[in-house]
Amino acid sequence: MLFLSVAIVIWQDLKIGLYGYSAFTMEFMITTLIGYAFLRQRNRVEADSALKIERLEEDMNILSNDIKEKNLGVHSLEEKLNRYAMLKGVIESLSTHLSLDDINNLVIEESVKTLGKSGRALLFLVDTEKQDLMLSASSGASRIKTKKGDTFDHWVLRHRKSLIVEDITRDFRFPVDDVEESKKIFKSLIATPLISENKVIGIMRMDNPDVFMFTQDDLRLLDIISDLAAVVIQNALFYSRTQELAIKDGLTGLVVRRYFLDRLEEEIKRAAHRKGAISILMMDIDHFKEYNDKFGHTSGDLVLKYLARTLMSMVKEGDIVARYGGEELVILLCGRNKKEAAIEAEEMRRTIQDKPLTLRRHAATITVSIGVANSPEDAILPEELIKIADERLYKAKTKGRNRTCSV
Ligand code: GH3
Ligand code: MG
Ligand code: MG
Repeated sequence: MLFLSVAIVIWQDLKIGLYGYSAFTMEFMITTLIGYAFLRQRNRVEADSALKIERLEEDMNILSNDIKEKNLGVHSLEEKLNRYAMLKGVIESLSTHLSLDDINNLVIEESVKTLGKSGRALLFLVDTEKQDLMLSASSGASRIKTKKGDTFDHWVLRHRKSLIVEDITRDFRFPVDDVEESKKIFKSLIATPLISENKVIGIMRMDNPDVFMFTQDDLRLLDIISDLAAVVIQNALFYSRTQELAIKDGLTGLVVRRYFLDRLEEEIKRAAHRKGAISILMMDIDHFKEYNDKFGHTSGDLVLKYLARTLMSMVKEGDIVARYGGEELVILLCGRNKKEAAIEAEEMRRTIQDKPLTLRRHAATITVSIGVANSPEDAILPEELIKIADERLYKAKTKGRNRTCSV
């Protein structure tokens, strides 16, 4: 550019005949100066532009990072919104159920759905009598060894607060032996207490075979679900306790006569449908009035409690032991014919007779008389079956007590 300008000026001077040594020198110097000034200006402009471009690029980077962060924020907000919308669903579905089993299973189902995490989900309820944990519902677990909770669940129970463990092998709050056993099944977990009326009534827990599978956000959500679950489970417990009180006798804990009669009708129908059999044993304490007179009414109550406990420990699952009235008990034996029922009745009678009770520091022997009746062998209708069992009980009494009559 510079040389082109010098050439043009010299060419024009040559054309008009002005060209001489001094003129050439002057022109050359002026042109060189102009050229130098021009070059400096251009370099400056170029440097300015490069700086501006650099700054723009920096700004663009910052903006694009900002956008990325905002996008992440929007995404996590969307996720949060989704999760909270799901929580609304949890509240609705939990409030429509009343049975405790249904609620327990639903709590597990909704927790897994809301958190969207794989692995196991376990719900333990506190057995208030034993002050122990009991596994009440689970998902994602084929076989659970620790039905009474493990070291992590007991930590939550003891501390009454939520727990997150990202890697159980690196968390030194827990005994090494327990961790060694647990790490075969899971490596990370979250657990929250279910608190109602200031008492821990259960533990909700999720775990996973991999490390770092749960976030603080997951724990917060599980906390919310646990709070909801605690209210609903407590309600269900109250409800089932009220129902239990209505069907259970306060002294012995056995079911009452009305409940027994309802169940007897059902069981007779069920047995008839399967072409099976059921038997009933009508049992009465011998000379009970004498015990009361001799040892007092409170001791008599103890005899009744002892008798109830003994019989409950001898019957099979599905059988029913009821307090029919006063010191008269009735036992429903499912699936047993008369011969089998008579054998079991004799076993009960002998067990009671063979175990003397200490009443007011005196050893006292309790004996019972039993009447056996079977459906369909003796009767089909419940009231008839009871009448026959009662008649045989009376027969056992008149024959000298402490015996079983089945004919
Ligand atoms: P047996 O049946 O052998 O003919 O004589 P028994 O003395 O058992 O019969 P009875 O019907 O004369 O007396 C039943 C007694 O059972 C009278 C009553 O005080 C007592 N009894 C009924 N319910 C209870 C109770 O809840 N607690 C106590 N301690 N006694 C009860
Ligand atoms: Mg009696
Ligand atoms: Mg009686």
